[in-house]
Amino acid sequence: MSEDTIFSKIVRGEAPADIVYRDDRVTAFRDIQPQAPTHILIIPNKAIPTVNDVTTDDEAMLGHLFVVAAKLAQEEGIAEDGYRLIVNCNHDGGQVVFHLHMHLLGGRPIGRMVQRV
Ligand code: DGP
Repeated sequence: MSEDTIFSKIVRGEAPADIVYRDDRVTAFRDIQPQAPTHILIIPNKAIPTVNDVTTDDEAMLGHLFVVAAKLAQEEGIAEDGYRLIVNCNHDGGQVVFHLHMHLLGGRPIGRMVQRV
């Protein structure tokens, strides 16, 4: 069984969040440390720790994350100028919360795809 995270608590309504969308498969809420004028996290309601843990059973739900991202980008008024969707995985990917999530970032030029360090 996967570890319970703050995101699972948000899905269950046990922790506060600025929720912008919710249905039976996904929940979307504003990131607590926004990196851009629009920074929304879109997460499965089901607790999947990382991309490494997805299965073929998750394919429809994972596609739905993109549908919700596109809908929210329209609602945020960033669809035409553009935005970035990010899914981090594990340490080298910069993942901090181990409940799979998609970042929707926009409202300013986001810059290079990845930073060279
Ligand atoms: P990642 O590095 O991909 O695991 O991103 C985790 C993001 O989650 C990070 O941008 C900050 C955000 N975050 C962490 N804890 C909370 C929280 O309790 N509420 C909200 N809204 N966002 C959180």
